[in-house]
Order: sequence, then C-alpha cells, then structure tokens
Amino acid sequence: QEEVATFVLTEDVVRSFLPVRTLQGHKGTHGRGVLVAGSLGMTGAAVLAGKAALRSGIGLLQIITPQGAASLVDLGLTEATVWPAPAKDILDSQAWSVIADKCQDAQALAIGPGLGKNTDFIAVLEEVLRSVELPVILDADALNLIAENPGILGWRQGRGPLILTPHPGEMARLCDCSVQEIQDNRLEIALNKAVEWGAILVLKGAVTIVASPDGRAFLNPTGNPGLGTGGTGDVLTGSILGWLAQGVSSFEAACLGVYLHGKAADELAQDVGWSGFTASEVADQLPKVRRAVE
Ligand code: NPW
Ligand code: AMP
Ligand code: MG
Repeated sequence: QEEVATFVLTEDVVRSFLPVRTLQGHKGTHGRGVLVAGSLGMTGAAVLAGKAALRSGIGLLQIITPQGAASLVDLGLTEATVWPAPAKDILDSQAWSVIADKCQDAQALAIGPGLGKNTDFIAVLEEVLRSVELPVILDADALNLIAENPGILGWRQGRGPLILTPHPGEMARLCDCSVQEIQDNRLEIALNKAVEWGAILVLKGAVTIVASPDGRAFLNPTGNPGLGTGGTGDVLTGSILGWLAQGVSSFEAACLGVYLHGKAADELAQDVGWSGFTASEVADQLPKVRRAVE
C-alpha cells in the first residue's frame, strides 16, 4: 500500500512543471502530437482539442479523423495536418494502421474527443493499450468504449504512461456505479482507480482531482461554473497533449493542463462572469495564463 499524499495545486508548483524554451527551439524540438478525434457532427471536438494543443505550444499536431469529417476538421484548424482514416462518419478498427504510422515520430497520443461510440473501435483501443509506448491520453468516447470492458486498462501496466480524463458521468460508466456515488467519494475513488488501472486519473468537475498510481493527488483550485459548457473538456485534453508532446512527464502534464485550463476560465470570468464564455475562448486564453504563471 502506497502512502497517500494530497495537496492543493499552487502556482509555484505549476511553474516548476513548465517546459523551458531555448533560443534554438523549433517545431521539431517543441514536440509532435497525434490527436485521434472527431466524427461527422462532432468535428468541433477535434478542432477544439487541436486548438488547445497549439495554444499550449505544441510543435506539430497531426489529427486523425474519419474521411467524411476530415475536410471540415482541416478547414476548422489551419495549423494542424489532418490524416483521414478509412471510415465515412465514425472511426472503426481500420483506423489502427494510420494511428500506428503517425505515432512513429510523435511524442504523445490523445484519443477520444468527439469520436462517437463505434464498438468496432475497441480493437484499436486494445492495440493502443497493448503496444503504444508513447504517453497516451484517453478521453470522452474512448472512455465510454472502455467502460464496456474496463479490464483492458490493465493491459497498459508496464507500457507507456496512461492518462484518463473522465467527467463524473464517464467515471460512473467506467466504475459501473451512479454519478452520485462518484461525487460522494471523489478523492478515494480517484486514488483507488489510479492504482487499479495504473493510470494518472483526472477526475473532472468543480475541484478537479489529479491522482497518480504512486499515491499522490492534487486538488485543483482554478476554474469556475462557466466551464460547464460544450467543448471545454475537449480543450483540456488537447492542452495536456500539448504539454506531453513538449516533454513534460505525465503527472506534471496533467496538473499543468488542469490548472491553466481553470485559470484561463477564471481570467475570462473576470470580464464576463460565470457564464457565456466559450470553449474556444478558453483555448485562446491559454498562452496568456501560461505567461502569467511562468
Ligand atoms: P447528468 O446530466 O447530470 O445526468 P456524456 P458529453 C454527466 C463530444 N463533444 N458533474 C451528466 O450527468 C465529447 O467529446 C463534442 C456531474 C451526463 O449524464 C464526447 O465525444 C462537441 N455529472 C461526446 O460529445 C462539444 C456530470 O455526464 C453525462 C458532469 C459526448 O460527451 C460537446 C454527460 O456526458 C462535447 O464535448 C459533472 N461535472 N459532467 C463538439 N462541438 O463536437 C458530466 N456529467 O453523455 O458523456 O456527453 O460529455 O457531452
Ligand atoms: P467535459 O464535460 O468533458 O466537457 O469537461 C468539462 C470541463 O469543465 C472539465 O474540465 C471540468 O472540470 C470543468 N467544469 C465543469 N463544471 C465545472 C465547475 N462547476 N467548476 C469548475 N470546473 C468545471
Ligand atoms: Mg468531455
């Protein structure tokens, strides 16, 4: 049994996690990330996550999305390259070969925002858990698919780092319990599941928890109810991908992502209050809040 140590994230802690940029840095040294996201009707999730990765400073971003959604994602995010996988509206098992190829020269992989739920895609998730050695973030529909068989998370043990970013609804599906049960025992559940799944667990919501399998957990003091609007979780996932690609290790990248995402929302709330700012604006605010912290 590991010793449990719980802290509140502070600006000083977060500052120490920020990657250092050198004068000679270029898009190669600033890291490549692969984002597997989007489906017809949810291309916005891919665009929002991608925008947040770029706003977090990633060098190169490659987005994998179904063929039928690719041109919309491409138009939505000029700076990313888009790689269509052979599926019309929603990714299926054929996506694996494109993902494996793009992961070869990347530093991090994120899967899930706006994917939709095609049970055929579980084969890809199994392959990722078993064989991808890069740090991997699983969010949204990737988690909803895994909820059908959470045991496969155990396959990751001993491979690369794994970060899971469920909101309370997704966590309830993963744990096969009610949202209320999750909310009544957030810290205990987050720590226990981080150990069971061998993953950094980001349990989102008011006071997001970042729990590590080594028994550490941070409580995040930033953020406000204005974040309760479509797409903000997609932005968080993209931002963590950005930090991972820049070489920040998984627990630190998750903490950085969560803290700055909340601080960006707090900054927006200074102007407009706790409602009416958008997920895109949260992403666009990230460089400014990073600058204020460093
Ligand atoms: P309730 O409503 O109280 O019963 P879903 P989703 C619960 C994509 N998106 N505290 C909530 O519970 C995503 O990336 C695409 C308590 C409800 O049951 C996904 O791929 C967008 N409960 C897909 O849509 C923009 C909470 O969770 C359930 C909670 C579906 O994702 C939007 C809702 O979650 C979106 O991001 C909290 N803090 N938070 C786009 N533009 O393309 C959530 N719940 O059913 O998993 O749906 O999160 O919208
Ligand atoms: P998702 O449901 O995946 O779009 O993620 C929603 C994001 O908004 C997560 O980062 C949550 O932590 C954040 N969020 C939602 N409601 C609140 C709240 N009341 N206070 C702070 N953060 C919130
Ligand atoms: Mg989400």
